[in-house]
Amino acid sequence: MRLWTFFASLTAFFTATTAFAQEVNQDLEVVGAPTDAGMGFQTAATELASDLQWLDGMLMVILTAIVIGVVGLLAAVVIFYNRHRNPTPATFTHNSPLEIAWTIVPILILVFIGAFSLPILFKQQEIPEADITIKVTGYQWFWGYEYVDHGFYFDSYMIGHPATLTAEDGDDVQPYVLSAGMEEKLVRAGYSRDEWLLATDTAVVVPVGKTVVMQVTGGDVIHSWTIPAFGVKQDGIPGRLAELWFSADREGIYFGQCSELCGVSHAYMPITVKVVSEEAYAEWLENAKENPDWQL
Ligand SMILES: [Cu+2]
Repeated sequence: MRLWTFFASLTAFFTATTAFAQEVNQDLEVVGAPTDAGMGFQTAATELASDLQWLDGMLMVILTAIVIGVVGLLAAVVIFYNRHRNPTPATFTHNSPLEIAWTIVPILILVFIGAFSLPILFKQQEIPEADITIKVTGYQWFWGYEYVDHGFYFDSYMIGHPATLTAEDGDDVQPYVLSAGMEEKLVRAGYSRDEWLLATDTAVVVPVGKTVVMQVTGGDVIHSWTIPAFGVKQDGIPGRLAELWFSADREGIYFGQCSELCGVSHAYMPITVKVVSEEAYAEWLENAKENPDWQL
């Protein structure tokens, strides 16, 4: 065997191993992704997300009532107390019952809001016992994931990042450009054109219904890790280890994006999380642990 064929087959072997270990042996639908012209939240996939979406709805009712009340009062004053209708204005300066009322009513409204929002905030911030712990580090401009209980680590680049371009890509495949060749590349990775700027070459894989604790930090500047459908977001600050937790109740693919302006390619460091069945996770984990490229 000539030397170059030997190296070519060696490369192919490792590439194949990597590809095998990255794959999740389960068909997954895209659940957590932004929609064109979407105004509301993404489908909630955790209790945390359901809670905060409910809180948002409840606050919207209160805010709408306040806006209607204030605008109504202003309109009444303009209509009934203008110079023509009310040529001789009243001259009193104090009305104690009214002043007491407009002090106490806002306090009651704030206490009411706090009574619902603080428990939701505490639920996010009180980190439960983890079934799986993953350390995520933000870099300019990709994410690194370490499964700390199992001792392996991998980087996660946006499909289309220079690091993801390979020899099998067509000539029209340029970094950060959505060409026909790039679309094919997305399809080969199990995504579609709709997931451009969201899909990554490797994904965080977690089992459904398990408590996942993410330890979030930054390797160079401040980044922010988020999955909107999980209702979680946490800054990754160099030198600090922050935590967030989630327990996804639905299998599927979920996307997020770095949410702290971190430099020129900030827009190109998305996040992909695959929530899979326990069996698919166990199988993926076995392969991941043995992946030679992922050893610490
Ligand atoms: Cu960023």
